[in-house]
Amino acid sequence: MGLVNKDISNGIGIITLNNPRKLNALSTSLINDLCVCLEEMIEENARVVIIRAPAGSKVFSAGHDVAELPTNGRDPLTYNDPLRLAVRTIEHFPAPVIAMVEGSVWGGACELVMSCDMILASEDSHFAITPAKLGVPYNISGVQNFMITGGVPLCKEMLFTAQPFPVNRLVEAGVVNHAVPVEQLEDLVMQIANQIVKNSPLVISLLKEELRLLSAAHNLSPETFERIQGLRRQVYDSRDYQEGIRAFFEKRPPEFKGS
Ligand code: YXS
Repeated sequence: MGLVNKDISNGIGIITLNNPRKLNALSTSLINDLCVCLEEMIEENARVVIIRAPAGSKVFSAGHDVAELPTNGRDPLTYNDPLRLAVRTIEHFPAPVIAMVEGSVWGGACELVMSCDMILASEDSHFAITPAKLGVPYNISGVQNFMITGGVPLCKEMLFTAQPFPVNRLVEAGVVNHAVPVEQLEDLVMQIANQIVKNSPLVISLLKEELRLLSAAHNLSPETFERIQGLRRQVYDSRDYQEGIRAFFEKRPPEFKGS
């Protein structure tokens, strides 16, 4: 596979994001390769899947590929956006998906990692949720995922500051299951994966889907949905949205005007 590597043995699948030139940015092509890998893992009866970057990575993923964010008045994070597709594919995958994190995780890659069933990270990893820095109106299900996973106080601090947070802050909040010295990370992940593989795949698949449905059981009236979408449109139609993306590629701090 082009931008991801795939390996499976003894029911344990390992998917390695492998586009270091683009810092594993979640481009359409990388996400497509990831989703194809996950589909193949179902066919090959993987009992657990580990998503990782190559050992020693300084950046796990730089998040959404900014070059693919539309600047022509289109919603940048619609239902069919590659990031949304990847999140749903992981959430619906019929077995546990473990994010094994080394390095820094940026923007939408934080949501991708948080959509996994467990996060095990090296103790020097960092997580930055950056829509406010780029001027991007994050979408409803993404904000809901952050809220459910991290809790509102931590999410507000991460979303409003758009700064990298050390992994221990996410361990304290219960977002990250374990943070260990990097040399212990792979052994711990494999230990947990081997524990999972010994148990009933049918029961685990049922439990995963039960937990997904129960945690996402939030009523959103059509009027509330439309109000949020209207607010989001005001942002992605704004000059600030264009400025955020332009500033990123010009490698300068954005000058947001609030319009
Ligand atoms: O200048 P060249 O051509 O070498 O390209 C640079 C960067 O522009 C490029 N690059 C990216 N290209 C597209 N999308 C990205 N997300 C992205 N990130 C980086 O990669 C080349 C090397 O980057 P450089 O020189 O900055 O590397 P570095 O080692 O000094 O810094 C690594 C990072 C990850 C700290 C830095 O690249 C960075 O801060 N990247 C942006 C991280 C970020 O804010 N990601 C959010 C993307 S938007 C998103 O996920 C959602 C839509 S939202 O914003 O809503 O969360």
